[in-house]
Amino acid sequence: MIKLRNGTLLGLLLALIGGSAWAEPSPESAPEPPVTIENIRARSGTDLSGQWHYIVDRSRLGIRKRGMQRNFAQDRPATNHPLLEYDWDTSPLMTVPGDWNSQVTEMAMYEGMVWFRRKVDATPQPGKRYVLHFEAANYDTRVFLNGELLGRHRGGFTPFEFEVTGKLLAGSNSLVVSVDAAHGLDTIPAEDFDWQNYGGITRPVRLVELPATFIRDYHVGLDSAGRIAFSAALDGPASAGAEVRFSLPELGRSWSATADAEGRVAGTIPLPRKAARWSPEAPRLYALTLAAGADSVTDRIGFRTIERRGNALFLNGQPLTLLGVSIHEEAIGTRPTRVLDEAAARALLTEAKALGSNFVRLAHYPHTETMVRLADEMGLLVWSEIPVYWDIAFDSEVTYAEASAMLRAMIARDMNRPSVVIWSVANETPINDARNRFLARLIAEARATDPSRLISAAMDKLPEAGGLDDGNLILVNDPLAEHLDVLAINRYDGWYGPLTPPEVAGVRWETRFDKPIILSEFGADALHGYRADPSVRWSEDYQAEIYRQYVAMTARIPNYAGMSPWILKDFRSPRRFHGRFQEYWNRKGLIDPEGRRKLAYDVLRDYYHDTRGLPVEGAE
Ligand code: GCB
Repeated sequence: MIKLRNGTLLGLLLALIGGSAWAEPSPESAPEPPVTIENIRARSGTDLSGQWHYIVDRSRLGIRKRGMQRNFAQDRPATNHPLLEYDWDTSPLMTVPGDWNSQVTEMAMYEGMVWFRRKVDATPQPGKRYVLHFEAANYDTRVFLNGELLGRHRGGFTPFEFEVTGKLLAGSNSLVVSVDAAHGLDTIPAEDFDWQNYGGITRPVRLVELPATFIRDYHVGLDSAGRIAFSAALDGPASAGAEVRFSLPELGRSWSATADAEGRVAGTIPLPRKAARWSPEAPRLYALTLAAGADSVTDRIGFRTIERRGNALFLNGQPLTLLGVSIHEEAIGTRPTRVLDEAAARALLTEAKALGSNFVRLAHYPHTETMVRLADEMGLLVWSEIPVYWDIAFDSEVTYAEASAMLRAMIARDMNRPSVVIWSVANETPINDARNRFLARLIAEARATDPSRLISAAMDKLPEAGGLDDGNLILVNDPLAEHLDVLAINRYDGWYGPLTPPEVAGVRWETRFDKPIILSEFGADALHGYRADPSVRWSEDYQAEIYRQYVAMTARIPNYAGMSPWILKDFRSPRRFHGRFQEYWNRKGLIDPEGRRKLAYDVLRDYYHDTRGLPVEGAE
C-alpha cells in the first residue's frame, strides 16, 4: 500500500522507483499494541544486544523522502540502484541497548532521528510464534522487518512488541529501527523537562519464541483479605478450555483452573500458613511456575498487602512510614548513561539502602525492569511513575491516549512485583480544568486496572496547589487530592523562592484532606567538595542545612507518612546552565556523579536510622 503525501504522479513514480513503500499509520489509526507479554525476560529467545549500524538523519529524510535514495528501511545493497546515498554495511556502529548521547561525543545533546540496523539470523519453526520485544526506545520508534513497517511506538520508557510470526525469514533478516528523540507540544513529557533526553534503543531488544498457544498475562499476589488471588490469560488457538497449572514449589502448593471461552482463569486460594510476607526488613520471594499446554513460565513473586486507612499507610497490616529517596535512571559515572545493567542498578540501590531507606521513588518515568526486580530482592518499596510532567497537552485526546497507554504498559509490566506499592500518574502539573479532568480520568483507569495498589501524583510547588500564602503556610489544597490515596508534595522552600534555610523553620502546613502526606521532593544543589558557611548557596553545608530543616519540618506536617528527597545522585540536565556549579548537571544529589557522598547524605542517614531503629554500624 502506498500512501502519498502530495498525491502527485511524480510522488507515485518516486515511490515506485524506490521499490515498495510503506503506509505510515497516523498516531490515531496506528493499532495500539496490546500491553506486552508478561515476564518476557523469562521467555526463550535471541538477545539482539550488541553492535548495530546507525545513520543520523537530522532532517528525517528516511521518513519524508522514502522511496528515494534514502529509504533506509529497505536496506538495499548498493548495486541494486543507480544512486543510493546510504550504505548500511559501512555505516558506524553503536551499542544497543545504549543511548547515543553517551556513546558518540558529537551527539551528546542530539535530539532528533537516528536509524539503526542489525541483521537477525533466524530458523523459524513451524507451529511456533515469534515476537520482537523492545524494553524501551526513546521516543518515537518505527520498526521495520525486511523492509516492512511492523508498527510505531511513542513513549520513552515503556515496553512494546510486534508479532513477526510468518514475517520472519529463514536465514538472514534485516531489522531496521528509526528512533526520534525529539519532544514537542504533544509528547509526554512535552518540551521542557529537567533531565537528559537520552535518545536511542535504551533497553534490551529480543526476538522471543513462543508456542502457538501461550500464557500472555498472569498475576499472582495477595488480595486485601490476605488470600492468594490469581489470574492468567492465554493467547492462541487452544486457549479456550485449556488447563492452567500454578505452582509454588517452596510452599508445596499447586492448583489448576480451566480457561473460559476467552482463555482466561481467575480465582483465589488460601495463603499457605508457612508463607512469609514480603517486607523491606525481610524481602522473601517465592518461585512461581505457570504451565498451560506446551507453555510454561517461571517467576519470583512475593506476598504483601498495602493499604491506606484514613490518613495512614499499612504494610502487611503494620503502620508504615515511607523513608526513601528519589532516583533517576542514570548510571553512576562522570559520563553517565541511561542504560542500567544489573551492576549499575545495584550500585544505586545499594546507596539508597545504606541511607536506611525502605522506599525509592523511581522518578519520573517507569525505570528498567532490572531496577524493579532488584528492589524486590533488596527490600525497597517502589513508587513508579509515568512522565506526565509539568505542562503537557492536557486538552488533547491524542495525548491522553498516549498517557493511558503508558500507564497500562507500566502496570502490566510490574503487576507481579511486590516492591511496587504506588503508581503515580503525574509530577508537578499546573492546576486547571483540563488537567484536573485528564488526571482524574487517568487515576480512575489506574484504579480499574490495578485495585491492589495505591495511587498518587507529586503535586506542584505553586501557590494554587498550596504555596506559601503568607510566606509561611503550605496549604495542601490541590483538587486532585480528592482522587488520590497518597498526597505527595514537592517543596523547595530555602532553595527556590524567598526563604533562607533558617527561615524554613517557620513553615507551617495545613490540609483539609484526611489522607497520608509524603514529601515527595525537597532539596538544594551542592557541588561535591565545596565547603562553606551554611548560608552559602551551592555548598555542601547549605544543602545539609536544608536537609536538617526538612527533617525538623516533618513534625509539623499533618498526616506525615514519609519522604523521598530530591535526589540520590547528581544527574545530567541540559537546563542547568551555571558555569561553575552546574555545567549541565542538576546538583541536588546526595552523592555526586562519581558516587561520593555529600554532607546531606549523613543528615538523612541519621534520620532514617533513628526512625527505623536501624543499627548505625556500617555507616561511614
Ligand atoms: C522538581 C521536579 C524535578 C526537578 C527538581 C529540581 O520539582 O519534579 O524533576 O529536577 O524540581 O531540581 O528543580
